[in-house]
Amino acid sequence: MYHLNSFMSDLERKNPAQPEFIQAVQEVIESVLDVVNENPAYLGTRILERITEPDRIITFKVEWEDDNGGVQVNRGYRVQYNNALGPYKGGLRFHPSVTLGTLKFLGFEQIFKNSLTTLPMGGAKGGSDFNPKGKSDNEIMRFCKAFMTELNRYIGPEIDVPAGDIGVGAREIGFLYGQYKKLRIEHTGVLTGKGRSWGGSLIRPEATGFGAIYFAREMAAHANDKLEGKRIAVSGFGNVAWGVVMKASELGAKVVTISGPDGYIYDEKGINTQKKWDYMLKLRSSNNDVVEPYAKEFGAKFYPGRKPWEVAVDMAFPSAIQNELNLDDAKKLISNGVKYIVETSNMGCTSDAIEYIQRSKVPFAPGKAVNAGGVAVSGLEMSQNAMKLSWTSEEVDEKLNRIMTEIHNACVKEGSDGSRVDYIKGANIAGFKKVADAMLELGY
Ligand code: 2IT
Repeated sequence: MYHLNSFMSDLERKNPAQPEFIQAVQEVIESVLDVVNENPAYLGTRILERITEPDRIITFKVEWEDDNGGVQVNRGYRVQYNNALGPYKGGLRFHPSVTLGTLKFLGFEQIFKNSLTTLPMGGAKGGSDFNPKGKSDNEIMRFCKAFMTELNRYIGPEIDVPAGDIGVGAREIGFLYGQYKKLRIEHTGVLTGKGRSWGGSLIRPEATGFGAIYFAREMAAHANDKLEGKRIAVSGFGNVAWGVVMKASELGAKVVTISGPDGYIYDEKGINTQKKWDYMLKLRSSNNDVVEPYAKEFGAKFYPGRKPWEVAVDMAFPSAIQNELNLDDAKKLISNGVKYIVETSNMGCTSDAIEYIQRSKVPFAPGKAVNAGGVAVSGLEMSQNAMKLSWTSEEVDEKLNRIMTEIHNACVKEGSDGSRVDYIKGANIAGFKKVADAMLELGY
């Protein structure tokens, strides 16, 4: 028998000073504990110890030259967590907050997320403490090339397929792929999120946000409600937030906020025109990490140093970074009548916020289900690369829509008690069972 407290205290002893990793594991273990304890095949094979230990962790030094001719040193990582279902797969994050503990939490989450997509992908994550803020294009390029000079030894289209995450978009994937191609002399599907003319998939940039909205549409439908007409708060202003605002508008909902490290924008009229969406991309590509200029450009309000969760809305989509929505934020949203909280960032809510939301009975869906559309379309990019052909936007979007609906149904199947759906439990159990069963079939 596994006991939550003793398992978690062993894990903490083995992984000191990695609070995000402990938080991510605890959430999964709480969900799957009964399933594991009731299954002798899981119990007899130490499945929880095996699934929480990464297959391997690679760390490397990244040396690069800044525009003043100075030498800069960063740390690079790749956590190859679990490849029971397919090649290691997961994004690269370039952000000053990145530590090994961050990437272990993200890699662990990725295992179950990728399992939920129904596509053959294992779980991994990587990145660096490199801070893109304020860097020139040339500095970004030199950093990416130095990073790939090390990373290329450990990846390959059948081994490990990285992609983007915070701080790694189309431009960075281009520089990384360019260096891989120089070093290995092969044009292959080793990264996803590639440019359209050199192997990328249509809809990959939009996929995470589109998928989150498809998932929210299913949540609303399951509650005999509809997405249409809903007022939505979104945090962040990157790739994910961009996809969310576009698909929300298309399906008749209205997004009224976006945010950055500098504060949030409240746009009463809705962030619902091509000009506004293009402007979000422009803000992102400036490398300054601020949203304030949007207010002037479109006559919206800017609230410096604050988060969008104080605005009265029907749906909230945290779409920036882990633990961005805390207990106080959850209380504000709920007292203002929020009807759904759709976690779109990875582990976007703190544990006490989630506990409060669950007790309040406001439907809450976890990031690993909601944001799985991103990696799902990465999986579709891998298929297209392997077949050496490319699907139309409609074909990819249709597959994404179907996958998100299936993920929602899997959450309901494993998480419903007949009256209420516990999406956390549903997502964790559905994701876990497939990986655990594959691990048993593969032996150790
Ligand atoms: O968190 C994520 O799922 C991603 N950053 C995307 C990973 C991928 O391989 O497309």
